Amino acid sequence: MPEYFPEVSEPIQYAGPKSNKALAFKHYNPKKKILGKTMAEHLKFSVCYWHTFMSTGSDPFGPGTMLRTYNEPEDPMEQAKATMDAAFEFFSKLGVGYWCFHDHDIAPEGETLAESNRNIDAMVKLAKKHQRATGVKLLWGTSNLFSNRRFMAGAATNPSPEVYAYAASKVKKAIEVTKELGGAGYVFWGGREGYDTLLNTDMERELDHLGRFLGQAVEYKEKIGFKGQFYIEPKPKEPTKHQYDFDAAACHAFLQKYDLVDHFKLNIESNHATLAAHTFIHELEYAAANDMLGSVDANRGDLLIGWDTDQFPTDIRECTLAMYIILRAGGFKTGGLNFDAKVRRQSIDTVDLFHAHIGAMDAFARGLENAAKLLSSKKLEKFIQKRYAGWDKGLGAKIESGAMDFEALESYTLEHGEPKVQSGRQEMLENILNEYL
Ligand code: XUL
Ligand code: CO
Repeated sequence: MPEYFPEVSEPIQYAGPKSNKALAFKHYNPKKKILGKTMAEHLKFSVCYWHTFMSTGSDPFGPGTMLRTYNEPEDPMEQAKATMDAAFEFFSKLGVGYWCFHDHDIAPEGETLAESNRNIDAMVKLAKKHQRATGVKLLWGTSNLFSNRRFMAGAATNPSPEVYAYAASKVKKAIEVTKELGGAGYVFWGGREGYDTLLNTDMERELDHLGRFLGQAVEYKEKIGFKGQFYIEPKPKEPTKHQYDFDAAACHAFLQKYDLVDHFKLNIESNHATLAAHTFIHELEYAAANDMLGSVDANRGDLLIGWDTDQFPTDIRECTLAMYIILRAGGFKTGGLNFDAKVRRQSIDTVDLFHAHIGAMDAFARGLENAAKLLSSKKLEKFIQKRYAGWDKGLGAKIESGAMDFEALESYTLEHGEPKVQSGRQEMLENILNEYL
C-alpha cells in the first residue's frame, strides 16, 4: 500500500512541554491519568473525514489549492479507496481513537440509490478491515442530506414528499452502516432543514415533517437493534437563512414537542454556537443542565468573520471552560471531541493536517488539566453554592418544595420588607479562572 503521509514516519509521540519538536504532543499524554481516567479516555478525540480528507481548500471565490496523492486515481471508487487507506494511515500516525463520516464522504454517490448503496457497501467493507487492523473506532456516522441538488429545499422539510422519501432511504442506509461499523452514535445535522424565505414556506408543516422523520428514524433504529446514541447538531443558519435546529434550546423544545427527547442528545459545535450569538460554553451548559449533552464538534470561528470558518480550536481559556462543563457533567459517555475543522486554504501540505490536529489536541489536553484542577479546587462550585444558599433552607426551601403560593409570598414580603442583596463578584471569579490557565 502506498504511504500517503511520508513526512511522519512514526506515530506522533508525547514529548512534554519543554520539547521544541513541532510534530510532537507537548501536553496530550494519552496515558496520563487525570481524576481517575486517562487523557485519551476523557477526551475521545475524533478526526472528521469530510474536512480532513475530502476538502481541498475551495471557497466561494476559488477552487481547491491542496494536491493530495490519494485524489489522483480518476475512477471515483479507486479514489475513494485510496482516500480511505490514507485516512486510516493518518488516524494511526496521529494516534486518535475515533473517526466520523457522512455516507458520501467515504463513497461516491451513484446514478441511483441502489448504486450509491453498493458503493457504500464496498467502502464499509474496507473501513471494517481498517478498523480491525488499527483499533480506530467510529464515534458517529451521518448522511449528507444537503449537497445534492435534490435537497436544495431541505430533506425531511422538503415541499416534495419524494425528496422526504429519498432522504429517509439515505438515512436508513447510513444508520445500517453505522451499526455495521460499531458506531457509538449517529448525528442528524439539518443541513438545509430551514428556509431561505418565509414567502414560500409552510413552517408548521415542515416542522411536523421533521418531527415525523426523526420519529421514523428512532423506530427503525429500534427495529434493527442499533444501540448507538442519536444526536441533533444545532446550527442557526448557513446554508439556509434560518435553520430549525437553531441552538440547543430550540432543539430541546422541538424534541419535547414531538415526544423525542428521550431518544436524542445534542452534538454541540463551537462555531455553530457563536453563529447563534451564544458562546460555546453557553450551549454546553444549556445541554448539560437539561441532561442533553452528548458529543462535541470541536472547532472555532473567527471574531471578525460571520460564517462557519471551522478552524481548529486553539483557545486555552475556551478549552478549559468546555472541559470544566464536560467533567462536571460526568464526562463523555457515547460522545467525544470530534474536530469538525479544516486547515486554511493556504495550508496546502499534508503535514499541515498534522500540525492542526496536534495543536488542537494539545489545546484540549491543557483545557482538561486546567479544568480538573479548577474543579478539584471547588472554588467556583463553592461560590455558586453560597450564592444560592438561600434556597437550601427557610424561605427558599419552602418555595422549591411548592409550599408557598403567591399569597404566602406576599405575606412574607410584607412582614420582612426589602430583600438583602449580594455582589456577583464577576471580576474576582474571572481572576480565579485566569490563575488556572
Ligand atoms: C456543518 C456541520 C456538519 C455536521 C455533520 O456545519 O457541522 O459537518 O457536523 O453533518
Ligand atoms: Co459539525
